[in-house]
Amino acid sequence: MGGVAVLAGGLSSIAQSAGPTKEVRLVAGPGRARVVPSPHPETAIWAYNGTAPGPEIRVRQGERLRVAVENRLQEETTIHWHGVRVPNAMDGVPHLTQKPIAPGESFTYEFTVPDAGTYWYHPHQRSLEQVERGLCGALVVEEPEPLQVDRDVTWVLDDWRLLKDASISGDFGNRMDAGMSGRIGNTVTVNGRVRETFGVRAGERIRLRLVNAANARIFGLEFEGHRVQIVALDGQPVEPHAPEGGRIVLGPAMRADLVIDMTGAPGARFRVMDTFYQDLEYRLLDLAYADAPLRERPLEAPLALPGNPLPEPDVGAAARHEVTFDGGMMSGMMGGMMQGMGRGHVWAVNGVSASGHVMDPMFALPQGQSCILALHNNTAWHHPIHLHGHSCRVISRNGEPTRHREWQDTVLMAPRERAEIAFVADNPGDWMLHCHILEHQAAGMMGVIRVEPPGTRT
Ligand SMILES: [Cu+2]
Repeated sequence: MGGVAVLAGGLSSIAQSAGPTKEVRLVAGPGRARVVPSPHPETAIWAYNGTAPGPEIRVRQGERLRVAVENRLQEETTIHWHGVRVPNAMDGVPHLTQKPIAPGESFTYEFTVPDAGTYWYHPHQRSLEQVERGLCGALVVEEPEPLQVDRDVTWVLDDWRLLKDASISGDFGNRMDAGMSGRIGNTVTVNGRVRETFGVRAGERIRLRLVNAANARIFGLEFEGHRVQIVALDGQPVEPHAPEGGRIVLGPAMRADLVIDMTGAPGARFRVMDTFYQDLEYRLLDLAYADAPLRERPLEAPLALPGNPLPEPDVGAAARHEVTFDGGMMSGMMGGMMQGMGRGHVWAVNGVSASGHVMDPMFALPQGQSCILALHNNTAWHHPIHLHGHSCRVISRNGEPTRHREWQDTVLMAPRERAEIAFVADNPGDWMLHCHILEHQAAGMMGVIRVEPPGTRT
């Protein structure tokens, strides 16, 4: 693959590049998993290829990925390739970009992967139940020259609401979850099961890819006794930096790539804590050092990742659009004042509470236009806001420029927070902009943005 040409030409030249094709088969269907350790029984789950999370898909940047999906569920499904800048028809949004895959039927997704980084895949059909029951998986796009580390590890973080018999509680989309913080589970897993330890060796350097696959839980991870460097967010490289306050905060659907040098002593143990929710902190697992070190001192290789071929938005010439998020309990907006509110629809985007994926776009952007979306969270709740088909620079929060101007596809907004995101609308089609707390999404927190190729009129 011509790396230089790719960087100069952007998305379109990548789409035309004739790299090798990676073939993957995913079967969505019922399965069983040991989510919690014995003596608890196994849990009935929905799974890709029998496991939750499903298989980690690994491709090289610029390769083509072809995924044949077979639906052995009792209901329709799709797959969305979260964060990957795919052509619209491959985006996996039911009825908006494709007919959902009926039970017993198959669909093949095929696209070229433009950006290196950590992504994930999951259904966009009734996600609040399908993702929660286990349908999710990591998608890792490798750089042509990967970072020099001893191990490249993925942790798919998830939580489950289990009953005493270890079965998944069936109360999906209840009013409390929908109107408040979403479905927070009672059992947190790393790569599908409750873990006590993660084995490391003194002197080891690990690239740790975190994926938050939970419906609603926000993680705030602290690695006690270790210096952590964030090298990518939502797949996109960022200037390597220590997390603010020593805590890596990830809303649902967000990812972070960390580099951690294992500077502890052989035989030592250190806690990895999740401290996001006040008074509800818990130990995720322990880093457990082996008795034999890997080497005396950690590697001293550079941490910065090469950039991806993202078009740089011209902030000075950008079209500006306001997007407001309203609703939820304790926000003063519960009374059905917005279009479509009521009957379980408790959230709205620009005044409209969505009841499906097909809706009129909030606005249309000419293809190639730089734009700024000014996001206003008018609610009392956190919301991870996800834009499909693009990655956006987060340029300000509450009127203050951001320090790293990070690229994100999912922007976590605190209660009442404002954020500005900037991007080039270079990917034509109708794209979802929605909250990735899946109960909020199901209760109306979705909108559509249209990117129009030249010569199109609405
Ligand atoms: Cu939300």
